[in-house]
Amino acid sequence: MADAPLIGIIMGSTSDWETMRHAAEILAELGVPHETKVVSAHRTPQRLYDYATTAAERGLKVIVAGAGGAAHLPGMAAAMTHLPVLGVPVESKTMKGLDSLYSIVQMPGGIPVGTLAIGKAGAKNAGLLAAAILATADDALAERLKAWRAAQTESVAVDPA
Ligand code: RP5
Repeated sequence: MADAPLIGIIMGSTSDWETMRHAAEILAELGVPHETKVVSAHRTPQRLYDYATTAAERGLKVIVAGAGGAAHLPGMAAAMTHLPVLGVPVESKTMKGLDSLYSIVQMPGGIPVGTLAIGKAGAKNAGLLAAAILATADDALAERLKAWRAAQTESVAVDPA
């Protein structure tokens, strides 16, 4: 049986997968059990309620939530769980993700969402940050994360061309 997921990656639409898959890929590289689900704050509110209110008891430790436009998903998830929620603003067609960013980042005091960059970099970093949070209580994962970072450093060319 596969290990129970520790990170939940949720997104507002299947159209967000092209962005959010970068969070999933980094967690797979680091060997972190995770799950991926489409959960829309607007189109499937009951699914969001069920997901967020049962996340902790199902064993999840961190939620990564990506959405675009009027991106209420990370904030609404954070409102219904004490787990850390990392928000990824998905790039929108009309406003290039600025609408998503502002929707996610401007939480009222009391319900935090750790907001990442717009798009692919934000999704990748959300995966890395979720892994880093887990690594504070998992020495083997901390070693894998350090090795991943060292390999990245090693791969950076000195010559630009
Ligand atoms: C949001 O609306 C989703 O997170 C997505 O980024 C955006 C557009 O969704 P689709 O119309 O492509 O399903 O809820």
